[in-house]
Amino acid sequence: MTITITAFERSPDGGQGLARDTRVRWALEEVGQPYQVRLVSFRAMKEPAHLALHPFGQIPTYEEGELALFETGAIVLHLASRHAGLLPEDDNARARAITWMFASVNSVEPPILELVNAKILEADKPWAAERLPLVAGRVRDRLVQLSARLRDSEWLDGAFSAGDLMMVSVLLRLRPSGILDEYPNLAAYVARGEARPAYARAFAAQLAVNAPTPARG
Ligand SMILES: N[C@@H](CCC(=O)N[C@@H](CS)C(=O)NCC(=O)O)C(=O)O
Repeated sequence: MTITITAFERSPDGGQGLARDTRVRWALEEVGQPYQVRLVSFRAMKEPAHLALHPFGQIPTYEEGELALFETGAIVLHLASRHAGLLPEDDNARARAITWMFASVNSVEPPILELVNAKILEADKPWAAERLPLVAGRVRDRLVQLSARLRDSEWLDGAFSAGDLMMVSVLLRLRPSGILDEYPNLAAYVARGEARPAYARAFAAQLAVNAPTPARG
């Protein structure tokens, strides 16, 4: 059955791979499922046809026959549950990998998003300079804990899993801030994720859509 995802017609990051379709593309590549992409504009995302797929008017969405999903965690879990390669066979190990998926979106991504918002959307507010260190501090608090748990392991819990795919994707959003590099084991962990051939294919596919076009002249 054909799988179709949605992605930005033009990603605000200009092809750095930070838009969330990249993690879905990565999961699809890891499990070897071909997919199509429907590009949507910011305006189209808020129109009824897209809202029927995504109640919050965002990307990515996932369609497979009669099934329509939104939320990257749910989409990646769906793929990992249906296809081999992203979740361990052992029940307990599988439950732990899913726990890391939840941890990525519930415990690690929120402070990172706060930081991104503070830097971009709130930069012109009179209180922005005062708030930024607080928000950055919350990110560092989480990274200290994650770094302590990871130590010098290759992945979070045994073999690479959907938990790592989600966590690496979330941590990647920190790269522009420079904060990730303060935690060498986390920076190396993210680099290991990026080095996976499936990630490289996913990144290249989104870049093909979003790469800045060279100026003419
Ligand atoms: N929790 C959602 C977040 C989705 C999300 O924030 N998507 C962004 C792109 S990365 C978006 O569509 N932003 C445009 C908007 O919210 O209008 C998920 O993980 O899928």
